[in-house]
Amino acid sequence: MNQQKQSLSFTGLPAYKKLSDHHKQIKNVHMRRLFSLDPKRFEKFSIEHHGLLLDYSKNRISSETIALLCQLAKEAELEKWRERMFKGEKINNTEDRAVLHTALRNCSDKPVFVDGEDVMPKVRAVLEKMRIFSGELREARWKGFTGKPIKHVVNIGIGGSDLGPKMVYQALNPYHHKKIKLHFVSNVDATHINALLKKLNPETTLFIISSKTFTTQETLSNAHIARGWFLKAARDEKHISQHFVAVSTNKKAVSEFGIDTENMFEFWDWVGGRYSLWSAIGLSIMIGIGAENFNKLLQGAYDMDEHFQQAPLEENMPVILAMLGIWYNNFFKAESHAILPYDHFLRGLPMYLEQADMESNGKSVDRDGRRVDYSTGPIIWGTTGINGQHAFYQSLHQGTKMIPADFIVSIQAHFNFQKQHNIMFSNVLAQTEALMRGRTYEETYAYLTAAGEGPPNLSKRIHHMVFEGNHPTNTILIEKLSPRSLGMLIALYEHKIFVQGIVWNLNSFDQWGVELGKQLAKQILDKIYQPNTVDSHDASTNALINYYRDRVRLD
Ligand code: G6Q
Repeated sequence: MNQQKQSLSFTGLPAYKKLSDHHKQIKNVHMRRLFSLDPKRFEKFSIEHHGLLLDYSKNRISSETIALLCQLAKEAELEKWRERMFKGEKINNTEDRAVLHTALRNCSDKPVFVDGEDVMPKVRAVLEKMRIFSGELREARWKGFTGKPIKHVVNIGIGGSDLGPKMVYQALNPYHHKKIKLHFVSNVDATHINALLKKLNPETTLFIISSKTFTTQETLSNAHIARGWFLKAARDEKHISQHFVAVSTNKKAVSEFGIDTENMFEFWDWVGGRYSLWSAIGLSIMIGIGAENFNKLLQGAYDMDEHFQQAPLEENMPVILAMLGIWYNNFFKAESHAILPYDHFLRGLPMYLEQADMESNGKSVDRDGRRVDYSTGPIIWGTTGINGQHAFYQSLHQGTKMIPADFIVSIQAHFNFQKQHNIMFSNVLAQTEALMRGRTYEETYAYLTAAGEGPPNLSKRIHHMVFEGNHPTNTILIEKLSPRSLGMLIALYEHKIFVQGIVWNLNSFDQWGVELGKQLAKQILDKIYQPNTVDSHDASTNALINYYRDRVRLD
């Protein structure tokens, strides 16, 4: 019955029509005007939760916009779907799975049931196993085959089994263990792993093979290279147990690879790859920052889970971020969304969110399998903001496309470079202000004449130097980038993605496009090795396979 109701199309919801009408009224209103009309705009359009501040006042919205967007979320039955997710119902309908990354960071004593079983005891048991193992490594009690402590840990994984741990490890640089260095290998291009192995010593290196399915070609192929490299030095397979551990849901494949399942850290099919950093997939993070800090990361995410479940929609950070995204995507027809962290340690965040968002909501059929007639997940992209300023920001300021953007920065710097930090912080505010205000013809004229420009330069340049402004941005201020605040930030985006998926009526938790890539590559690989000329594909693919085969040694 509920399923039936949920299948009401996004564009058929009553609030959608109201928002379309409202959009006609507001689309030409400049934010300068909105700010001059309402000096309390910041108070009205900002939310603070546990030291995380979202200022969304520099958006093309009024109170009516927010009320209508929240109405849209309600009509899409967001609250009910949210409850269904947290309760462990199988909302991933195409894979018949629950979606419970939130159980992995459930810091309360409440049970979470899947198929009638409380999953919390096994979640805690794996966390405990991770704590013991990472403690042994960090305290140099876990020795390599020649009795030396481990100094380098290499996580071999790809996609969800790589991007999250890598991003978090980078982000929490000040919390790193002083003597153990983490490395992340994902690319099947052997130059990636070979370049790293050249720098490592097998006696002091441990590999974590991270793969939910333990069938992913790239990961297994890199794992075999690592195994060969290790055995060349160790000369006896019995030493593998001291240098290889696995993180997976697939015990059988782990043991077939030759890793003792005693050295396997388990997780479950209700943890999606791109939502898995909170699970045993985060083992590399825990080794890098310690169990206590890992728990703070979980605690931060839990804080955001609580906020997401309890705050009214109008004051709910993930809901507001999500609905603003929908406002631009579906009413202003924006095609992309930029993620701009002003923080070197957060440099992996844009790439991490590319996957989290685009793999979740880059879908063109709704959850009932009907083709959608509206735009869904935007293109997510970005880089560290300060570098972007010297590169693509030109297009943000004066291009023809609307590119809403999130500016993310911490208040407290980690190291004692306060002056540098002040420069960075001013850049964030200068950019968001300029994107909002722009510079009018009159202001540009005054600026040029003050700089001593007269005709002909003035008339030649002035039109090029006018900035229309009215470009929407969110500013996210983090008190200090710590395990807890990072946990909150990541969970904020996870829930934003969830909300958008619900409103667009998508299943955000399958990834058939990724699965297709995995199958196709295996088929083409077989063709590369077949003895005859390949003619079973299209003319282009046939020719390219044959061209390649003619030029490489295949033995
Ligand atoms: C994530 C995706 C995908 C996945 C990788 C690795 O949600 O499903 O990115 O994480 O393809 O898969 P394995 O962990 O199974 O190796």
